[in-house]
Amino acid sequence: MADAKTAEQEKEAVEAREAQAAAEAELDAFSPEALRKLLREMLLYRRFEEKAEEAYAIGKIGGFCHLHIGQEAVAAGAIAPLRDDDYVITAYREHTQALAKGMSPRDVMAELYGKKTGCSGGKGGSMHLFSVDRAFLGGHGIVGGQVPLAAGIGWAIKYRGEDRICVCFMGDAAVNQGAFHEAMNMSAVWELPVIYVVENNEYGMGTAFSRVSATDIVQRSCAYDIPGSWVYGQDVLQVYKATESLAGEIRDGGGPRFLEVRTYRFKGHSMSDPVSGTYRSKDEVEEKADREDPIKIFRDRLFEAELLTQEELEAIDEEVQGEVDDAAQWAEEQPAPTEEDLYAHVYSQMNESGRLFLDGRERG
Ligand SMILES: Cc1ncc(C[n+]2csc(CCOP(=O)(O)OP(=O)(O)O)c2C)c(N)n1
Ligand SMILES: [Mg+2]
Repeated sequence: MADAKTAEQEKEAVEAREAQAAAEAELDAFSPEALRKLLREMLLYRRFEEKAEEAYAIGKIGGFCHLHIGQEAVAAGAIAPLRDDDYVITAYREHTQALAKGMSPRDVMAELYGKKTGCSGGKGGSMHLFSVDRAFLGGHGIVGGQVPLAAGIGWAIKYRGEDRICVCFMGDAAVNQGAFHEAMNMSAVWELPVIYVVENNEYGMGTAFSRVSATDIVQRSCAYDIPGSWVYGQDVLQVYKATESLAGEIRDGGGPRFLEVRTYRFKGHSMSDPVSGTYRSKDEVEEKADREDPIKIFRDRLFEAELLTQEELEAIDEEVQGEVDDAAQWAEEQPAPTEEDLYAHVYSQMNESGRLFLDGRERG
């Protein structure tokens, strides 16, 4: 009996050593600077959204506002391996993806405040962030609406003979939209350079995904013969590695790819909704936030590997908090759009050479 127990303990010890070695090898694939940069990114997103939450509560931000708190590793992990000129398009829970794509906290915060100098001129708000310079094409409020647009972006990339790719984020609810299926089909037929990333946070507003689907999300790609995989979305390195390898496959001419990222939202659906309710319990949310916070998971991993000290963490946090405070202060001081701005960018028109332009500003 004693021998059996010893053998069992020995087996567990071997497994633990192997897991430890695998975890260390995974970290070794990144420079310490790259790892700290990923942590810094996620902290920036968290502090930015906490600030937005605060500003919303006192009426400085109006309209809809959906926080990504709890899902930061998806934005950080999926966007960091991309090139600057790769496109990102997404739904309405998109503050973090915009920041990940290199849009400045000032530009994004001013947009949330509805100010003229915001990234969409103050007329888009939280759900409609946009930056041509950063190849960030929104910010879309219609569930699944961005999916066929992503197929169009992929088609344009191919038509121009570029080696860029497009990453299209969507929520779990989007995979039940007809437009999703049409876009998947055409993307496969035309071999479009798009990674479709489904952020499965388990709920579409108050509806659990398990109540509205007979299959796992990742299986949806099989019908269109698009290679599909899934990763644990609270581990930023898993998301990073998956996206990096899919991006490489696409640039090698592989056609579209599909990635389900399993994650969880720690806040209510939008700022107007309670954190929990009849669709999920307070205990469920608290347990997830306690045990599966992507920032805590990554921070602890870096502590354990002695790649980060408490002092370094505090310094990073202070720096990003400063950036966020500056963005809010700046947004506050910016002018509101003018009355004329109301009529700008509403209709596109033709100029004398028959080219489309917007309100006198010709587009390249
Ligand atoms: C076509 C359409 N139907 C319904 C809505 C209302 N609506 C807004 S968000 C949402 C849930 C979407 O959930 P999911 O795609 O999982 O994204 P998450 O909010 O979890 O990020 C719904 C039904 C909408 N915006 N568009
Ligand atoms: Mg969802």
